[in-house]
Amino acid sequence: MAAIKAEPFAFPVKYDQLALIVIDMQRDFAEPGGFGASLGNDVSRIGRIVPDVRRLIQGFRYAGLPVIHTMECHRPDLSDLPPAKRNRGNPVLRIGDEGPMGRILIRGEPGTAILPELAPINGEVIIEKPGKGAFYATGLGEILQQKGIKQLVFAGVTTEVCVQTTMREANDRGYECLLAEEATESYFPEFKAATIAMIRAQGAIVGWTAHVDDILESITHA
Ligand code: TIU
Repeated sequence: MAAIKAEPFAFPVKYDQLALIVIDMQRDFAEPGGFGASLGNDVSRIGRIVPDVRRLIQGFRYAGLPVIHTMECHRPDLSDLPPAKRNRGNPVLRIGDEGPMGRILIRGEPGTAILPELAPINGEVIIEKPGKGAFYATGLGEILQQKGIKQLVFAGVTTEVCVQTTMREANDRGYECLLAEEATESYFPEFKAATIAMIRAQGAIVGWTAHVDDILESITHA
C-alpha cells in the first residue's frame, strides 16, 4: 500500500480518497490592520508559510487531486456571529467593524479575501465558515461525502485554532487527517509545536504530521 512518510508512523494514503484543505489563508490573519493584528498578534509569522502552502496547492493541482479552501467570515448583518464571539478578547477592532481593509471578517470585504498567491482557481471548493471548525454550520461534510473524500491533508492558519479545531472535527467524523508541518503557522511558535505534538501523540490520536516535501513526493505517484 502507498504511504506518506509521517509521524507517528507512515500515513496509509489512498490517492482516490485524498484532498488538500487549506484553512483560512486570508488577509485578515496575515496582514496589518486585519483581525489577527486587532487581537494583538505579530502577523508577520503567517506570511512566511505562503511559499510552502503554495507548493502544496500546486502539487495537488498538478496531481489532479482536489483542493478545498476555507474562509472564516460572517454575513454583513452579523446574524451568524454570536455575541460571545464578537465580544471575546477585547480586540481593537471587532468582527464587523470597519478597518483599513474593510469590515473585519465579513464576507466579500477586501481583508477577508484569501491571499492572492494562494487564491482558489475555477472548480475548487470554497467553504465560508462562521466558526473556527470548518464542519460547523457549513456544507463541508456533504461535499466530502459526495466527492468520496476520506483523507485530508491540512494546511493553513492558525495551527492551534482553526486548523486543529477542523482536524478534530474531521477525526471524529471518520476522516484520516495529515497536517503539513511547514504549511501551517501560529502567532505563537510554542502553540504550533504543542499542536503538532498533541495531534500525533498516543498513536495518532487526532492524526498524522508530515513534511511538505514528503507529501509532495508521494502525490507525484497519484
Ligand atoms: N486567532 C487565531 O489564532 N485564529 C483565528 O481566530 N482564526 C483562525 O485560526 N483561522
